Amino acid sequence: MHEATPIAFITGATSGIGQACAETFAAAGWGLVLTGRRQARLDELRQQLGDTVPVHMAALDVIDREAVERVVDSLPEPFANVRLLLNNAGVALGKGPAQEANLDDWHAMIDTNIKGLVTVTRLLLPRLVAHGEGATIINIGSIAGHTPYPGGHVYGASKAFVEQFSYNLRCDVSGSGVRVTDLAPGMTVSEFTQVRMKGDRDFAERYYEGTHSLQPSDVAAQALHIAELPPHVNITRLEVTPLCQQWSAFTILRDT
Ligand code: NDP
Ligand code: 8X3
Repeated sequence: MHEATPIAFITGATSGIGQACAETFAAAGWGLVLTGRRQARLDELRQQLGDTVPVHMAALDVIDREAVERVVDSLPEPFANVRLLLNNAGVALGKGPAQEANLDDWHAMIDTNIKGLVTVTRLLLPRLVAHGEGATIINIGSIAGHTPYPGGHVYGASKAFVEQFSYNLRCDVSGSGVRVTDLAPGMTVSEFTQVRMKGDRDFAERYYEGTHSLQPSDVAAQALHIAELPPHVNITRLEVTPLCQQWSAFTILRDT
């Protein structure tokens, strides 16, 4: 018999999609383990959520393997019985051409989007497998994992990793009851672009100007849908974009 209040463990809950997921899952009656590096943001979120559902906060950098181990090993009841892992923490850094990119930015994206994600996953997997039926891992990928664009380089590649890792993970947990989904959003208004452009708020505002982009809550609604599907249903990949975002044709370079 499973717990009355399902527990979701969310990385990067201090902003954007992760924060919207915290709000959406709380409204649906889920208990929450909320993590992110910014303690002040976690404190604000705790105030905002009040005591309607059980909430456990932990300031956590997913790059720090020992810190992830400490947080996972010290989860108090009822938070130890994790039903959903939402691997959301992620960054894009820089949008210039690869040949001008900062190598530290590339390493930081790999450390966060790939190594951080696999660390949290590996350390929580035994709990998800122990939970069994209904347990879910949602990895936040991106349309950038499928569709290359100038300046996407390591960010897009890291999200391609997220997609393929999700599929391979699903093979390994087969028979355990654990479901795995690559939830791949397109353009979503958050702090994402400001972080990518190293705090350039004007660039970020111009980027979203005149668009009807996804809101973080649009993505959170998809995450809740995935998590609350009947336990025999696994969405392998769900790509969601705003209507205003389209593919474009191949660029052809001509001699003249
Ligand atoms: P935000 O910048 O608003 O949020 C990113 C979150 O990740 C923050 O909560 C941040 O918290 C957390 N984070 C970053 N680095 C770390 C780290 N090392 N350890 C722990 N937490 C970390 O962006 P979004 O909400 O848009 O991004 C969320 C996810 O969605 C990312 O994986 C992103 O790649 C993906 N995505 C975003 C899209 C978009 O257009 N916005 C589209 C497709 C995918 P803190 O700084 O407090 O640690
Ligand atoms: C973020 C979407 O298109 O800005 O993952 O790279 S995009």
